[in-house]
Amino acid sequence: MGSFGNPDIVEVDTDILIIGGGMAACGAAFEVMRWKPADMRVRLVDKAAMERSGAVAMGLSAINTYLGEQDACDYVRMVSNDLMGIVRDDLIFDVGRHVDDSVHLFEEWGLPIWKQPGDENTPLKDGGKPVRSGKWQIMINGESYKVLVAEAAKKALGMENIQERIFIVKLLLDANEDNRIAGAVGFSNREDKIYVYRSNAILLVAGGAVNVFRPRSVAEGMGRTWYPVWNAGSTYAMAALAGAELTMMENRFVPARFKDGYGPVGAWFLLFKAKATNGRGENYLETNKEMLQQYPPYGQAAVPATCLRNHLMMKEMREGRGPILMRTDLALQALAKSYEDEFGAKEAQKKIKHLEAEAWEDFLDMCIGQAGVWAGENIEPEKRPSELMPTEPYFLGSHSGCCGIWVSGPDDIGAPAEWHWGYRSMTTVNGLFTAGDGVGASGHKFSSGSHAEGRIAAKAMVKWCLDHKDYKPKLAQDPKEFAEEIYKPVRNYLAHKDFSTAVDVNPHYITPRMLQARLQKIMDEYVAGVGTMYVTNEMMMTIAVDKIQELKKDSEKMRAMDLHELTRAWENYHRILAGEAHLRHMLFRKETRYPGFYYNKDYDFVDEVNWKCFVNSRIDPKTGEWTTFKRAHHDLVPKQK
Ligand code: SFD
Ligand code: AMP
Repeated sequence: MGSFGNPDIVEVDTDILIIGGGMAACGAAFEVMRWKPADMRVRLVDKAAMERSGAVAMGLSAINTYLGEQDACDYVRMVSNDLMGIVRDDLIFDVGRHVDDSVHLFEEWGLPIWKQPGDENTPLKDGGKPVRSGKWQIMINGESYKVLVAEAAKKALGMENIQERIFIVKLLLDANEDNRIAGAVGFSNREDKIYVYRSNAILLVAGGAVNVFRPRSVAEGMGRTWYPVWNAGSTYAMAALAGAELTMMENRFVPARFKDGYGPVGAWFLLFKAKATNGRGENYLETNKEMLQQYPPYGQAAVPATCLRNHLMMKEMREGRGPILMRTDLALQALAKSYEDEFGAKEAQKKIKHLEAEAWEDFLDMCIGQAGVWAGENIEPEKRPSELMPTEPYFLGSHSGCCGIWVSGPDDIGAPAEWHWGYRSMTTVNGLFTAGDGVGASGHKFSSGSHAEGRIAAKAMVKWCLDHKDYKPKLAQDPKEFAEEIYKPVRNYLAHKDFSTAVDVNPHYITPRMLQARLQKIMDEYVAGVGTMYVTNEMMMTIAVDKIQELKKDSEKMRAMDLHELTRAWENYHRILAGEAHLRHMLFRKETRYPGFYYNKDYDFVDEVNWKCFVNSRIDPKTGEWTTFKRAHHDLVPKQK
């Protein structure tokens, strides 16, 4: 039996290892069983409990990607425009042509999808028409969305092949073969056990990165963020350290959200047709419209890019015309009026009550904290508007952002050769695959697209394993060395805990919480966080690079008083790496490609001539040296229809 400080070491051999238990992982777990031969072993490892882990933990109110009768090329056009033109059309198209099948499965597994009157009992796959909130989004009763998706994955894979509450710390390369994945190592956050996995193929789908930047909610509100707090950049950090090429890590997502509760805005803008105004009641999208002229074509599409919508909003805030208000009151009143006109006063009353219930349910289904803010502040959305606020930055590749790992795309749609090198969804490290938030340069997949992408990757991994049947992973290190490395924060604590009488004050160690605050302060103040209203420049970022190097040295001294704190410590190691990748990419890109997400004031313009290209980077796993470079961009789908 292991004890705190002396963990047991458990070695596991498998053919396919899935790291993560979120949407992409669940998609992979389901799909892999449809293709693999009976003797191919699959293991899924999640740091949390799959039923409520990852971004969909609280549930969702909409599925943001469902094509229905629409053209996958139009979907590519929308995504490309929203991400300012620098995306991989091949990856987006592939998600577009597969995503609906995942949504049909969700419905089959019991997810209630809103339907048009008369179509309530007709499944989507049989032609039932969904209630669309927007062109690509459909409404659901989604409080139990993740529970259903996880249940299907568990049932497919079998609980004997799933381990929950194990945090994967790093990927392991093969000792004999260059640039070849061989395994991964992690620890249980419930028992004193280290796990060493040897695997032929690995799917790394541990989500995006939250809490790298100082969040707006600190102290009493700490723990509130929009994206899930427990996704700590493990995907980007572990892939980078294994030598995988990253792409577009300079991209970030700064969503406009309901202030303090981080409630999403999509349903309000799209379904309830609400408008946002400045504090004087002016619609800034109208009054600041001319600012978009500077960013053709991204500013002039039917729906201007998300960052540009932020850009127009931020001008109001900077110039003192805040707060920004979501006019929930006007939207609900307008809908009530239209009901009265159409159905008469009595019937309208019932419909209005239902509408108000839906307004609350939108948050109760996916962002309960926002309903808490409304209740706590006595906000009746039908009577009073709510403040909107741009949040702290997040790194993600599946929502309205596109940072991530460079992967091999489909080979049947005429993409340039350097975009596909054999196995779909494989990174530049042989045998290492990713999906969802892990895939860079292709955003707007959301929950459904991430699930679909996990399925696409799973199929390719089976092929990889069949083609590399005779491979035997060989690890370079003795498993005991991993135990030492992983438990270092525990050793720091045990060796020095009696040096002072206050457990958090000690010259020999730093708590993970304090170290996290230091990372967040650097990122906030120098790398365009909320503290500088998303503004930075080369000198500020150069200072940040130095500060991050010092922080890395000090991070060796993190302590862990228990297994939960050990998890916090390792999350920090991953966050630092993810933050550093972001910073290095931002420094490299000499333009401001995403105004409204961040501004590099030394180059405060979009430069279509020199920077309409991918920025990629790679760490050499042997030397630790980081290189950043350009890769050519191509439009496969003509952007002007
Ligand atoms: O309203 C380790 N998302 C929305 N998608 C939609 O389709 N509709 C919406 O309505 C959406 N909105 C929304 C969304 C997310 C959030 C948080 C809110 C609102 C409040 C986005 C999707 O949820 C998102 O695109 C997908 O979930 C991404 O899928 P994936 O698989 O890439 O990530 P994940 O689901 O977060 O899962 C990550 C998993 O990794 C685990 N993990 N396991 C082992 N070791 C480690 N080191 C690990 N680190 C992490 C996690 O536990 C998890 O299982 S709205 O805003 O637009
Ligand atoms: P959000 O709630 O902001 O995460 O957005 C949910 C979905 O609605 C995503 O597909 C967004 O791209 C989209 N969306 C949000 N706000 C708007 C808007 N003002 N106009 C068009 N689409 C939007």
